[in-house]
Amino acid sequence: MSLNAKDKSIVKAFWGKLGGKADEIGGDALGRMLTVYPQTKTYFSHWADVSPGSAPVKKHGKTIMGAVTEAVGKMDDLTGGLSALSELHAFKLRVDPANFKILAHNILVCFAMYFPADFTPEVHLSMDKFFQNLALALSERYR
Ligand code: HNI
Repeated sequence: MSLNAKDKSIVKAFWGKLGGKADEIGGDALGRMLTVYPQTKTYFSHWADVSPGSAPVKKHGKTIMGAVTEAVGKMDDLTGGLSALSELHAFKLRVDPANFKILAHNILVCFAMYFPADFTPEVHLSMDKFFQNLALALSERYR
């Protein structure tokens, strides 16, 4: 299910509304993922603290949202744009790609919490499609 022109403009417009909240949302979403899907903690066992709100969770949430923001700018070629990151997750970090969808789900939950009025069903749909395509692009080098 590829992104059409309408999806792309909806995603860009919603992203513009995140403003300074993006980093905080990233940290909240990551903390939620680690709590609600505890199997995801195995990848972060080298961190001092994987609990919600801890320093490494906040810091990495910011890193992830930075990468997603870049991906929003590369929506016309997510596969090419995320190729290096896919390679890293596949061969160095060895993250099961099923987890990309789990994180995306948690980011969507946080969008709904932070922006209840803006996160309409229409925005939800386009944003979900965007994250599905992002997860697919991140899974590209697993072969
Ligand atoms: Ni992910 C590191 C982006 C999903 C486990 N991850 C990164 C980095 C970026 C990044 C950027 C830093 C790379 C570098 O150092 O060069 N990760 C993303 C994005 C998504 C994602 C955009 C999906 C939206 N990563 C996931 C998921 C897991 C994951 C779902 C595991 C459940 N990532 C990691 C781990 C690291 C990592 C582990 C290394 C972290 C560290 O601090 O050692």
